[in-house]
Amino acid sequence: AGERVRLRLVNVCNASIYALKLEGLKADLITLDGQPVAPRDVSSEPMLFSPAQRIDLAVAADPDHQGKASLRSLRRDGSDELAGFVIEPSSTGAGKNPDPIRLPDNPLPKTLDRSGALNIEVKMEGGAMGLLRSAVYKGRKLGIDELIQVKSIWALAGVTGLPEKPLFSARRGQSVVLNLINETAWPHPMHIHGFHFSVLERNGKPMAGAPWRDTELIMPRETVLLGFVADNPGKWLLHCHTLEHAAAGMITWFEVTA
Ligand SMILES: [Cu+2]
Repeated sequence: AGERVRLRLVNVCNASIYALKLEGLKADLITLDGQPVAPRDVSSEPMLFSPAQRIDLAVAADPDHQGKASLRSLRRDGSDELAGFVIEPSSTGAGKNPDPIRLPDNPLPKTLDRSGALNIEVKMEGGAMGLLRSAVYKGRKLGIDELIQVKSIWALAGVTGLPEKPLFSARRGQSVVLNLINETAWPHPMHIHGFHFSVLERNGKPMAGAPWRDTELIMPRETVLLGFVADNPGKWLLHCHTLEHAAAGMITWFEVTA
């Protein structure tokens, strides 16, 4: 009791999306995907947590709570315990309300300069109950029946599987805005390598000061605008982090030239 613990949660599942809830703990959210955020009390709100996402929490025992504390996964009709914590009674500092922990920011821009930005539309298609009729697979356009035969049924920007040519090529330092349009009936945790992005718009609604992340859960029929500065030269993957989806085509790459 009275002590604070930094709890790092890493979703290493290949497909499970959780709604996390704490019981018996006071918690501040302090980082998302490794980037510090302004601390926010998340003790009583469920946190959506997709594959590849990371959450750091500063947790302390809730002084009003007796006995064991836990991290739980909410279901429609209850919850499951993912981890249990034993709170030991202590005379020092018990019941204190310490200042929130504010980690220093990493050197990322406060806002994204969108003048001269490269705007890339990425239609996400495929899967059961999807509308995918055809996609380019290994350089050839295949119909849905052929795509099912080669087990490549998810597409990004009309292409299924890693293409030979990059989705786009950006100059080092250029701003990039990805317009991800989920035309599937499934949620997709979209993940990029090499960068952190900020959500600029969600379903046409501007999001001011959204946190820097590298994995964003995009729900069915959602349209999400992600922005980042291409300051890291190289060849980088952009893919769904539901690994079955990535293995069945929902993966592409882009390059940043020096
Ligand atoms: Cu997916």
